[in-house]
Amino acid sequence: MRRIPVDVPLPEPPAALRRGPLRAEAFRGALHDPRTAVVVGRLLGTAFVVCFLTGLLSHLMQHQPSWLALPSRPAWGYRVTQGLHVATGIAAVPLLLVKLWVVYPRLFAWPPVRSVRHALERLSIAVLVAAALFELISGLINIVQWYPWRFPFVPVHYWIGWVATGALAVHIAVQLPVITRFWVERGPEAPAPGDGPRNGSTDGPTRRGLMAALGASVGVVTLATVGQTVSPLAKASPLAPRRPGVGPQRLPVNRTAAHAGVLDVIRDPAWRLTITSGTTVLTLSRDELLAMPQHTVSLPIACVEGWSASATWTGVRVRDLLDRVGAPKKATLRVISSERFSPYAVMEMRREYTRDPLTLLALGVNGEPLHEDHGYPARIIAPNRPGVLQTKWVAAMEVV
Ligand SMILES: Nc1nc2c(c(=O)[nH]1)N[C@H]1C(S)=C(S)[C@@H](COP(=O)(O)O)O[C@H]1N2
Ligand SMILES: [Mo]
Repeated sequence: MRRIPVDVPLPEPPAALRRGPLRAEAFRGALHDPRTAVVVGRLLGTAFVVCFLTGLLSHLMQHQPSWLALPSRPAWGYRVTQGLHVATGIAAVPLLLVKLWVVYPRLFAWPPVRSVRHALERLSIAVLVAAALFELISGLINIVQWYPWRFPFVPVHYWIGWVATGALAVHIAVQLPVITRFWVERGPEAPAPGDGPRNGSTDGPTRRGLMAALGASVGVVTLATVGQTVSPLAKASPLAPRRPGVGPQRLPVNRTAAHAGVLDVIRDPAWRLTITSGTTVLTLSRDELLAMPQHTVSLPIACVEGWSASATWTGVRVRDLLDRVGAPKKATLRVISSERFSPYAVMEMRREYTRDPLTLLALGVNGEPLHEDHGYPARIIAPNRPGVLQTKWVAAMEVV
């Protein structure tokens, strides 16, 4: 196989094209320099990596592969990791905007491509910028629950996350010499040897001023939204789409019972929960469930969209229900909601969750019978689980 000659220089385009932003010295601001790009880039890179890893974890928890056993503890685990996912994604918005501002003059580098290698490098940057912008924008739009697109959010956000991460890895590898050279920030009075001549311009902000403004914007966007999961900050978070404590029984609601089309079923006095294990079938009314041993646990609902709220749930342990139908201890449980045609209508739960004493079929919350919008007559609440798997309006449970 012949090697592709990536380093062969390409001919330079005619100098007559070198106008406007393509002129030499078109950008004179001192902050379009590699050191600023590195200083901002390492913050952005850190936010991005935390966001990617917490997002990957969230994906694995929602689509648990058969080879992976997930722990049901710590009970607040998903609340913290998903809170971090959304908070780092939001913090990455000002970081990315500033990073793009710092490096955008390189869009007009001359000559546009020097070699095949150079062209590939520029292409990888284009992929990185496009994928990063897509992830941040689609994530933000999703947390305000606006779906203007025609693609399914979850798989697309997930796969473009991998594209962005791959492009980031290539970018870091290519830029490694620059990154290591400028990693340590020195004061403006002590330029590093080999820093290269500054272009002499003093217009525009200083790097310290830029970093202070950037720090302030990250602080403001974080404070304005993190109250959706850090309850004491809720009042300071005007932009949080959901807030703990706001909603029926002091809990936010994503989909109401009316919206889910379940009102007739859940208000029917003939409502029964059906539990099936092999040929054993048990049906229980809400009163029969209330007559079983009741347990009270304090657990958060932690939504994938970043809001979370703690509540005190009362109900029957799932493992007590499974024992009543003689289910094997290792069994996986399928939980079916009265809601139909919804991605949340059917949920599966493995033994780590079903055997956990904190996992309840909840009948009440915060000292009251469950509100219809919180899943009346009965809903699942389990520790360390994404909100989407806390199935409301449970109609049936099947041992699989
Ligand atoms: N059947 C059903 N269960 C559901 C949902 C739903 O739409 N339908 N929404 C899920 C999501 S995304 C979350 S975050 C929690 C929210 O529970 P809450 O409305 O009681 O706060 O319920 C989950 N259970
Ligand atoms: Mo959710």
